[in-house]
Amino acid sequence: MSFYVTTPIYYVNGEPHLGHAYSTMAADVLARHHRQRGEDVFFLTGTDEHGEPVELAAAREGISPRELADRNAPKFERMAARVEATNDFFIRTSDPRHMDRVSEVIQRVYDNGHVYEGVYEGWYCPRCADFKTERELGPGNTCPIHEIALEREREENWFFRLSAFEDDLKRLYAERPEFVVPEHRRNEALSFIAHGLQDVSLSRPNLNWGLRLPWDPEQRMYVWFDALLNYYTALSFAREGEDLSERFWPSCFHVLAKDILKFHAVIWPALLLAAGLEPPRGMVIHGYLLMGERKMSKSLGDVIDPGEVIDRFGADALRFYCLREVSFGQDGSVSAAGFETRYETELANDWGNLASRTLAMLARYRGGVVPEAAPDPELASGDDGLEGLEVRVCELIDRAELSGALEAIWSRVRRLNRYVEERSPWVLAKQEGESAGEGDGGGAPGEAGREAQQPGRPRTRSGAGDQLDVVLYNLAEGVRTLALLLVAFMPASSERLLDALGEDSREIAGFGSRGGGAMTERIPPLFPKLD
Ligand code: ME8
Repeated sequence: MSFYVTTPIYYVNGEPHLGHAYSTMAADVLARHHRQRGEDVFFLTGTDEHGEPVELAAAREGISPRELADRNAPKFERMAARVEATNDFFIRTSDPRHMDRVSEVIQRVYDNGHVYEGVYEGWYCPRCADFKTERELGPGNTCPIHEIALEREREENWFFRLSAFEDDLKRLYAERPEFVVPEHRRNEALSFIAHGLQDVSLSRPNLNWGLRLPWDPEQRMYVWFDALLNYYTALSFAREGEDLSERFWPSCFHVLAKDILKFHAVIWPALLLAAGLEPPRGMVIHGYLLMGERKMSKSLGDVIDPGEVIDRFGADALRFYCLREVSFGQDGSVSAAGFETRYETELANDWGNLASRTLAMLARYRGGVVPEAAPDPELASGDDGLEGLEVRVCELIDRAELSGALEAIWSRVRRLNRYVEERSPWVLAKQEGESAGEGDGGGAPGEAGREAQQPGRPRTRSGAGDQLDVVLYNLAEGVRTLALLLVAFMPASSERLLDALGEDSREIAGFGSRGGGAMTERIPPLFPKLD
C-alpha cells in the first residue's frame, strides 16, 4: 500500500514561521505513522517561487525574484529539517524539471479543449495571487485574508474552463465523503461548488516571473496552476533515474490550512481531471495558529520562534505542543506561556516522569529485566483502557484527527500514572523484600527480583513479588505501547525510550503483544524540568 503526503509549497517571499512549520510537522506525523504501518511512503514539501507575491517582494527589496528565491528557499528546507520532518524530497518550482513537466500537463489540458481566451474583469489580491469572486470579498472590496483594499483588474487572459467540471466535482464529493476533512471544510468546498463555478484565469499578461504558456509564450502561467502541479510533477524527478508517478499517484494526501482550501478542494481536482489524471486521495484542512486573536504570519513580529523553542526544548516538544494545544482542524492560539505549561505538566510530569519511574523501578526491583506476566485486565479495559488503543489511534490518524489521536494516547498516559499510584509498586517491593527475608533468606529487593526471573525457582513468597511482576510488566508494556504510537509525534524521545525498553521494532503493536524478558536501561529524563 502506498501513501503519499504533501505540505503546501510555501512562498519564498518571506521567512518561514511557526505557521509553516505546523503544516510540515503535521504532514510528518502522517508520513512517519504510515511508515510504521509498513506502507510505502513518500513525503513532499517545498517552495512556491513564481508569481506575483514573490515578484512584488523581490521588487521591494530591489533584487531579482530568483535571488530572493535562492536566498529564502534554503531557509524553508532547513526549517523542515529542524522540525525533524522526514520529507523524501524538497521541490522548488523554479526547478526546470518541474517547469518542463508543468508545460506538458498544461498542454494536455489545452489539447483536451479546457482552455480558451477571454477577458478577466474583477477583483484581484496580489498577496493571495487570487482572483476573488464577489462572495469572497471583505467589506469595502478588501481581501478578507490580508485586509488590504483590492484593485479592480481588467486583462486579457487564457481561461481554464472550471465551470465545465461542476458535475464531476459534485460526483467526486458524493462518491468520496472523506475527500476533504474535517467535514465543515468539506461543506465549505461543496457550498462553493454549489454556488456555481466560474471559469478561472490560467495566465496573466503582465507578469515577468513565471512559466510561459507553451501555446502562447506572451502569457505567463497564473502561479496557482504552476504551484498545484508540484504535487504531481515532483514524482517524475524526485528520484534520479526513476519515475515515481505510477507508484504514488493518486494515493496523495494533502495537508494545508483553510486559506488555500478553494485551490486544493475545487480547482486542483478539476485541473487534474482536465489533464486526464485522477484527483488525489484526499486532503486535510487545518486551522490557523493564532497569536492572541490574530493569525500568525510573517508580518507579525510577536511570534513563537520555532528555532528558539527547538534549541531549548527540542523539536519533539514543539511538535507535541502545536498538535496538542490546537485541536487539529480548528483555529487556536499558541503562546510561550501555554507552551511552558504543557511542557511542564504533560511532557515533564505525565510522560517523562512515567517513563523514568518505570525504567527506574525495573532497574531497582528486577535488575532491568521486564518480568514475565499477563496484561492486567483492569488496565486493559474500560474507556481509557490500553487494549485496542493502537486500532483506535490508527482510525483517528486515518481521519487526520491528529489531536484526537494524541488525546487518546494521553488518556492512557494518565491511566498508567494512576495505575502506578494505585498499585504502589514500592510497597509491593517492600513486602516482597520482607517476605523474602523471612522466607528464603533473600537479600535486597533487586536481588530478590532477579531471582524471581529464574525459571524453576520455587514460588514461596507472599504473592507480593508476583504482584510486583504484574505491575512492572504492565507498566513496561504500557509505556512501550504508548511510545510506539508516539514515535510519529515525538520521534527523538520515543526512539530513545523504546531503545531503553529494549524494543527494536517500531511497528505499531497492541498492549500485551510482547511478553517479558526484555533488558531495559535507565536513561536521563526525556523532558527535563524547566528551571
Ligand atoms: O499559500 N497557521 O503559500 P504560503 C497555520 N504558496 N498554518 C499556516 C499559518 C498559520 N498561522 N501560516 C501559514 C501559499 N500556514 C502557496 C501554497 S500550494 C500548491 C501553494 C501554512 O507561504 C498553511 O499550510 O502563504 C497555509 O496553507 C500555508 O502555510 C500557506 O503558505
